[in-house]
Amino acid sequence: MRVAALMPALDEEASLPAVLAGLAGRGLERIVVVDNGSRDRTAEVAVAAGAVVVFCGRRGYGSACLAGLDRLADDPPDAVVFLDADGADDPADLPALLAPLRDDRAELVIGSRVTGNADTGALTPVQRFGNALSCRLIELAWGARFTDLGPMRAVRWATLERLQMRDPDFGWTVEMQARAARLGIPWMEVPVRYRRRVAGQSKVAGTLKGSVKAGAKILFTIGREFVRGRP
Ligand SMILES: Nc1nc2c(ncn2[C@@H]2O[C@H](COP(=O)(O)OP(=O)(O)O)[C@@H](O)[C@H]2O)c(=O)[nH]1
Ligand SMILES: [Mg+2]
Repeated sequence: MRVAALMPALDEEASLPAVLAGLAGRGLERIVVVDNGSRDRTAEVAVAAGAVVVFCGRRGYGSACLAGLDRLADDPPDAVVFLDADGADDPADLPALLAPLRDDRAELVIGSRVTGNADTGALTPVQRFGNALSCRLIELAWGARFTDLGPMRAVRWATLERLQMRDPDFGWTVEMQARAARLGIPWMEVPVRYRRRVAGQSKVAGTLKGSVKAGAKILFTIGREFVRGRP
């Protein structure tokens, strides 16, 4: 199975080297880092570590993911692993994340920080609450019982084509899960570690503005999928 890693990175020069070192030697075919507006040396640091850097004009987490997928489409891998560039996700979880894809038990594998091992303070109370609420709504709508909307996940390329991902920002992770649930795509969760970011600043959960915007967008995205899924 040819696996590519895709990491959105915004001002992550301080965290990236450790993350890229952690990904080395794990059999990844390509590591794509997507930068859409870093003011630091994120791109240089990524290139120096052997990653492919993709630039994207549009801001936002989902836009970065879409730009990365667009680049991968030139020579599609069999599967893509998404993870954050801040060192919060642990590359050591990669084999466990990929195992269900390798032996055909799932097409989408979500790394759960809730059933896994999150360092104290790595997930804020607001994040835990938002996650639990979102997962409950997905369960009520489609019967799929996720425990987390974590960033680390593995998905087959063919499945990504079915998912038709579009969200340009914070709705990315929930769009993938709500749509998978709605389309009946076989998914699994595996427990993963989650640490505090290695360095640099949080752009989402660590700030009030980011949390409010992300929370609103996540709820809106679930609602939109629900309306779309009706006959
Ligand atoms: N390319 C890109 N990356 C982003 C953007 N926003 C966040 N990220 C990256 O997405 C990941 C998660 O963001 P982070 O700030 O750690 O959010 P938190 O974990 O919720 O505090 C990190 O790797 C960020 O560098 C963005 O607009 N563009
Ligand atoms: Mg983070």
